[in-house]
Amino acid sequence: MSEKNYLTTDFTLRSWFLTTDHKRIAILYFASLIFFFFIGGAAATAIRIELATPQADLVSSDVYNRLFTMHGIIMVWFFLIPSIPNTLGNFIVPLMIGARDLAFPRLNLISWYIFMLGGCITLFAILAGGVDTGWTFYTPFSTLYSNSYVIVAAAGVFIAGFSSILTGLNFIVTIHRLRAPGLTWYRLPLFLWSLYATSVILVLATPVLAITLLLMATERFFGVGIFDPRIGGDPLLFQHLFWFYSHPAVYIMILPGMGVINELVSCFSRKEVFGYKFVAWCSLAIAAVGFLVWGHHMFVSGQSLVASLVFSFMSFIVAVPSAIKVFNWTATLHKGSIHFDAPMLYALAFIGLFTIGGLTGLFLACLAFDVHATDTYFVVAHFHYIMVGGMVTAYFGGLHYWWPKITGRLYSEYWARTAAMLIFFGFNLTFFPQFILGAEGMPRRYHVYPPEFQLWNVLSSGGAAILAVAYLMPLFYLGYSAFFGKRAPPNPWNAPGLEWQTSSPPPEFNFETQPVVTREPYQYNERFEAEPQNA
Ligand code: HEM
Ligand SMILES: [Cu+2]
Repeated sequence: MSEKNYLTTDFTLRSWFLTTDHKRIAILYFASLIFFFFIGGAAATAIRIELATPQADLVSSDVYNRLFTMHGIIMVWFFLIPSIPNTLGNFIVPLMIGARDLAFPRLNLISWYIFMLGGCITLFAILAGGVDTGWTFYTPFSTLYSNSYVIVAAAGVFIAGFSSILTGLNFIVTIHRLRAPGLTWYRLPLFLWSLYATSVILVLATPVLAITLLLMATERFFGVGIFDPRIGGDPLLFQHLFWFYSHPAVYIMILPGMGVINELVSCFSRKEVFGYKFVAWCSLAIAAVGFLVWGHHMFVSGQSLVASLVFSFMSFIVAVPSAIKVFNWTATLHKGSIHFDAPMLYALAFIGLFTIGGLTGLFLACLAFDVHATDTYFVVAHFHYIMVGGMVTAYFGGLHYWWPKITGRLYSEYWARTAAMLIFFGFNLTFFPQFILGAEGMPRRYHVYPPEFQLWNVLSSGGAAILAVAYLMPLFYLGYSAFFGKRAPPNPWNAPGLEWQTSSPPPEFNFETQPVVTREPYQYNERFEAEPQNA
């Protein structure tokens, strides 16, 4: 094990808060995201407690509106979007391509400060009184009627957007320019293809959100008619602009997860990813077609039937590359030598949960079904199966997979597997009943409901309690392992990626000597065990 690593080069606060080391910045993001995840989680807990009974017992309707808005805003912009890219991506991308750092290390640090500034402003809006528009900020409510802290919260989101754009830019340039000798595009691990596709969306879509929020602020402050029909605006314009960003943004919230799953499925079945090139190009196809389906959020908005038909059709098309990935992961598992280590449990959970989320997306893409299901709990269940069952699961899987690399320590496999299984169970108990509630017609965003919906709501709240405990568990056993865990070898999983060829944790500049790549990725069949490990 090397004497000095990136964690032990310097212990001062200054060395952390002014670092340009991508690995340390990843840790800064990691700590911040844990914080935001638990704030968003606290709101979710309050929501589920309220919904355990049909009447209003915990909060008023007004507070309830603020709770689900805060939950959505924090989880989407301050947890999910930065989750895998800014923590795991930041840490692993340079290691995976054999580089010393990202292309723009200082920009990377600035991105974190911008993100934190946006986060603090949004937190301030929440503490000062909250926002009641829902995470979607729909006009005319947000511009005309709401007297909550709409603009302050939107300003926080607006600012955090620049962090997204800069991170995307950094990844794109890094992947283009800093690959190790021999690391051709088709030798890139699929995690990098998916982050590349994500970065393209980050750079192209986020400015649209920024413009939308600016227009909203302009109308609210200056009464310029942009969205308000009484002064010459068009309320649907807001929805078009918002979803033109937010549908691509949902792919920002799943593509990195898919990328992690490639690494895990391949490693723990000891096989090459089936159909590498298909999977690689599917990421880019999803990124491209994802820009053409936003209207499926507006089927009941009064947009023309022709528009709805086209958006419906395109939504079916965008599901094809996602489905190809699911087939290819399954084919990778086929006849593999499957190891049920904790990261693999998360990967298997991801495949199942993402499939349910994606398939119900297809239900909703059907006009005839969606007019009934829109704004019901069916939609809530759909996107949680993808965003939580998919992305959060992949995040946990990736975190466990790369934890020995990040910290140089091994965690308790027993606790890790227990948590993974508990998360899977708690998740399904929380969200599956919501499909049933939605199909039975329970609308979303209300704090009271008719008594006939109570049974499924109680199950859902019970599941949420289990899920809350399960999500807290890693905090303890991972936290413990970071200080007291067994030392990790450089390559605990016997994986062929470049990130495993340097010590754990890596030295400040990642590699003692510039690595050279001479083979395709995922060559698990070769006997790495026989190769000397440069410890
Ligand atoms: C497989 C492709 C997918 C299809 C065909 C699809 C389809 C849909 C449709 C039609 C709706 C609108 C439902 C309604 O409001 O009535 C919807 C809502 C939603 N979907 Fe998906 N979806 C897909 C994938 C995803 C992914 C990958 C994510 C996230 C990572 C996601 C997140 C969401 C969210 C957040 C909403 C609701 C937004 C809101 O109203 O608050 N979807 N989806
Ligand atoms: Cu969408």
